[in-house]
Amino acid sequence: MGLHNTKDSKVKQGNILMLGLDSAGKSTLLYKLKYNDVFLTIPTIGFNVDMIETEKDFSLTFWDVGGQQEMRRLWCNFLENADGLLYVVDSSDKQRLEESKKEFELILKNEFIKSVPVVLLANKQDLPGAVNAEEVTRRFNMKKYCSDRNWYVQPCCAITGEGLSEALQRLTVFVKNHRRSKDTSTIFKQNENL
Ligand SMILES: Nc1nc2c(ncn2[C@@H]2O[C@H](COP(=O)(O)OP(=O)(O)OP(=O)(O)O)[C@@H](O)[C@H]2O)c(=O)[nH]1
Ligand SMILES: [Mg+2]
Repeated sequence: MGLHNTKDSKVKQGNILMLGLDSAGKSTLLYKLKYNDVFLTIPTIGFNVDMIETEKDFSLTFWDVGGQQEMRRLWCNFLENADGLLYVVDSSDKQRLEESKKEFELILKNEFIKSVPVVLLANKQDLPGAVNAEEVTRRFNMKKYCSDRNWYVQPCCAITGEGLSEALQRLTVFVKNHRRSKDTSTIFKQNENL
């Protein structure tokens, strides 16, 4: 019976948690994705939420949570329902790359987000001196810290939109795979309880 259920219930939606230090460009890029336009942003207090159809019959809901110091304490409240993590880095802010990496590591340790796929955005590639995606991959120790999940590092610019559609495609594939394996394991668990 369980197997028939998986066939019928095609995954139609997923939740993406957007995190990263303040001023990384999370809200700018969410507006760019949603409206293909650049808006003047103010630091996010609390969170924004927006839904984007990334494929026919499939949409992602983006939870854009503020990244200021006081806001980071709230991050853990959003982890439980995440099907994917979109972590945004200001690649031009070399002084805070280490701080951003520390926050990233902390999140990955959380039990709720275990095996949840990660797309890391090396944002603000338009700015002079921005660290490239390979360098961000190395500095964030991605191969080591994300060895237990799907991950990808995408260079981008939230102002021009460069790299954003690639990131969306990647997220869609990752989330679909993750949801499928999650649903399957739930059915197995249910059957075990019969
Ligand atoms: N040059 C450049 N500036 C960017 C880019 N992305 C965002 N910005 C600018 O960076 C500033 C901060 O952007 P936000 O989108 O508000 O940052 P945020 O991550 O939402 O910040 P919090 O809400 O405080 O967590 C704004 O002035 C944006 O215009 C980019 O790719 N290139
Ligand atoms: Mg914001």
